[in-house]
Amino acid sequence: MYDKKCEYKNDYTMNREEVLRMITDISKEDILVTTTGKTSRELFEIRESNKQSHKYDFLTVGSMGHCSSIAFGIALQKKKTKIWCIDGDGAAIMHMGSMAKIGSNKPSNLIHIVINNNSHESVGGMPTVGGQIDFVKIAQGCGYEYTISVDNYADLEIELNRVKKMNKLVFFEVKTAIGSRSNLGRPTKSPVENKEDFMQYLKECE
Ligand SMILES: Cc1ncc(C[n+]2csc(CCOP(=O)(O)OP(=O)(O)O)c2C)c(N)n1
Repeated sequence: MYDKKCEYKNDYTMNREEVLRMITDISKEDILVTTTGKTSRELFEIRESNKQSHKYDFLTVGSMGHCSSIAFGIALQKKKTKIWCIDGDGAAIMHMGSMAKIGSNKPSNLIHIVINNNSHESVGGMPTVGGQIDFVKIAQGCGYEYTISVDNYADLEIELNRVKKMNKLVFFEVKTAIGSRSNLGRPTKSPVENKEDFMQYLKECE
């Protein structure tokens, strides 16, 4: 069983970093809570290259599967602020129970994005079951009010702009290829600095 070869690829074409770039362009000064691994590392570098502050972002370092619960908690406290949770398929599956809790509570300011590359890309690309399950149906069953799945940039842009204006709990699957830049760095700010800047910004949000 263990000598079975894994295929480190899927049929999708979008690149996760490009997807994140589009989300940061459209989310503007909203709050982003990003999942463990390369998603958070890419977001950090996008903010650097855009010369933007990191204060909008909570980078979930370590706690795989918990970014949606963190985003949910913030959404409940800051009801006039749009909160974008950017999850991974592996992480979302690891703590899928949080979708039941979120869907039952329906915070109308939360957008739960799952970047689904069918793999644990950050740690080597080992497959998840993300390609065999229907995240949208699961989200619908949990009570999310608007659900969408996209696999190309044109639909992604249309839907990101649509959900930005929505006042509904959103579930948003984005199907992407496996892969990242070989020169991707790590955040140059510590998790504690990130948390403190973020908490400071939260004080300004209602
Ligand atoms: C509880 C726990 N288990 C394992 C890890 C190691 N780890 C960090 S990122 C990652 C893969 C995450 O996969 P996914 O959510 O699909 O995101 P991707 O890496 O594909 O962007 C793993 C296993 C961790 N941080 N925490």
